[in-house]
Amino acid sequence: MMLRNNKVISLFIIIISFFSCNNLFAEEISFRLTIDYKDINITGKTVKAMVINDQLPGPTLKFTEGDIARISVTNNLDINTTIHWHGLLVPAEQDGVPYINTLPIEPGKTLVYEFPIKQSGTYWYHSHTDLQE
Ligand SMILES: [Cu+2]
Repeated sequence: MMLRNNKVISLFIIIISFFSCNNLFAEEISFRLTIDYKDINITGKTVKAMVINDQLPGPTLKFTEGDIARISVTNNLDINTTIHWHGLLVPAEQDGVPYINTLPIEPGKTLVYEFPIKQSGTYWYHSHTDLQE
């Protein structure tokens, strides 16, 4: 009887471990973002805008809680830029606030952000450099 109880307890612990481990089904999800200038006309007047992957706003990046986000950002502007992952819980050095916790992405350079997705919800990302916000 004691042996049977131990097997039941072991099975219970295995099941609990299986469902409490949110990294069990974690995937590394990669995106490539490229920041450029582009002439756009939204209001009837053409202006030079900053676009990501040739679109404004930039693309939607979808992850599942537990994934590892790997986001490569290439700066094709002639000035520094960064990406701040607004509201996401990320390691400080991935937060994208230039000279506070992350170095800026210089013109022509690429920075790869990598962090675990620890939450669910809808968030936005934006530059945190000068008035680019
Ligand atoms: Cu923000």
